[in-house]
Amino acid sequence: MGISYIALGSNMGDREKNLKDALEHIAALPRTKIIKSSSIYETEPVGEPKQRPFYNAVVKIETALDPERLLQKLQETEAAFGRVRREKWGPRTLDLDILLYDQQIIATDKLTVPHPLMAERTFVLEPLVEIDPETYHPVLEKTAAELLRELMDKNV
Ligand code: A4P
Ligand code: MG
Repeated sequence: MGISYIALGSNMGDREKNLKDALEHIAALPRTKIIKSSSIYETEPVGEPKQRPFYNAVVKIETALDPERLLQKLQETEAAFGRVRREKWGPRTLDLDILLYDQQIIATDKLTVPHPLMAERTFVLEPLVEIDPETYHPVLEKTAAELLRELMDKNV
């Protein structure tokens, strides 16, 4: 079994319902259970173009799916929410990113783990720290709490 952290984001439609329904989808994945989920955060959109604020959350799961299978299942879930892939970083009904998977370091065409931008994003680190401040980033060799503190210092 692997332990993984998934970031959830939505800024279209009923954002809170999208995240709650997504949690149910994740809980219903084969051989997967949710261990902890963060609060839902309303966050300012990062990057262009101008868009509505996001709702973001992070969930910790235990799963027998390997990282590639997990990604595939998460993409099916995104598709079930009718997400249309248009512009990069554009509005989305539901975005699901794998932040961490055990202490694995993965770099393939389809999958980069740890998620390459997680350390630069308050909307990822805050909910992650809420559920597991001591989670370790195997590339940056720091805990989630340390990464968040550094990011806050940088942004002051
Ligand atoms: N992929 C590679 N690694 C991963 C991974 N660890 N987890 C690949 C998930 N997917 C991964 O993703 C494109 C491809 O990335 C996938 O096919 C997969 O093989 P996508 O979600 O279809 O494309 P995207 O939306 O263009 O990129 P991405 O990376 O999901 O966007 P971001 O970087 O997540 O940015 N502001 C706030 N406040 N909150 C947000 O949630 N989100 C974005 C989206 C921008 N601004 C935001 C938020
Ligand atoms: Mg994504």
